[in-house]
Amino acid sequence: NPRRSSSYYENYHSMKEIYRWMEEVVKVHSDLLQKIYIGSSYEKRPLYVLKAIHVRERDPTMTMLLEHFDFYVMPVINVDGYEYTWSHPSNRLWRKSRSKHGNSKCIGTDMNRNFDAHWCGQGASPYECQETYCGPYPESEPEVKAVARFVRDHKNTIKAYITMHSYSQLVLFPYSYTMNRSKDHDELDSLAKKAAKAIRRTTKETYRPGPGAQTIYLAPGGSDDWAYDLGIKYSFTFELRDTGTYGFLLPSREIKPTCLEALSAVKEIAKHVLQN
Ligand code: ING
Ligand code: ZN
Repeated sequence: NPRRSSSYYENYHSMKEIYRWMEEVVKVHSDLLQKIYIGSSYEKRPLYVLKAIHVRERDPTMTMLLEHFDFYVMPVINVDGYEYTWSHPSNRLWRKSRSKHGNSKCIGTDMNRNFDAHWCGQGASPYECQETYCGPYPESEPEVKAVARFVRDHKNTIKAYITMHSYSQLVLFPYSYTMNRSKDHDELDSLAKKAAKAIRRTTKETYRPGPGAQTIYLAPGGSDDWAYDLGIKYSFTFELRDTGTYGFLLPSREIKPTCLEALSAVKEIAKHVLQN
């Protein structure tokens, strides 16, 4: 299943394979792609962001969008946690980072509770052994710090921020840390609806739009709320497939359609940003 074959994108890959893929894809498309080192993980693995710049694409919408925007993509933020799910298959559903804090016997911080947005309020846990442990302080996790620093350093040029999670088929927007509406609620709500419609046109799947706290649960310290409060108005969390049949263990045959529908939603958001 070599990196050039389309079936490469219909399978899950280890961290090692993903690193090799990043290396190769920037080599093969050096005119279009750059690999940016943004820091290292707790276990000292490198953290990379890929930058896609203008170039002629086969897809005319993508060509048009790339004439106006650069796209930054970070394939994996939780590199240590992801590696751990492969090296310890009995922990296939490991969520948190792999950092140790204080003298707790428990490992890991929930990176999506570790951003500086109502950090460790209701919906996060101060206890190291919980799945939603917020860490000892905001950005305590080197991976979170690296992403936050990268976004802060580019905040004047970043027009939109999208973070991909699973599962539940949702297009979420701020806030998740409070039940209150954000000041851009109406615009974000209509844009999330447009994104969900684009998904439906693409694969006929249903994604539900809504503000995080109202739609799923109160969750402080998330990256989309943090990016929004930093001034990046178009800030979203996609909860990808499915709605519970397989849950986090999505069959690999669903990877490709999931990517296609998510891409259609990204394009819808980018088109809106261009018009506004
Ligand atoms: N879901 C997110 C979580 O961290 C979320 C939901 C979205 C929280 C936006 C906060 C902000 O719980 C998953 N699957 O991780
Ligand atoms: Zn998640």
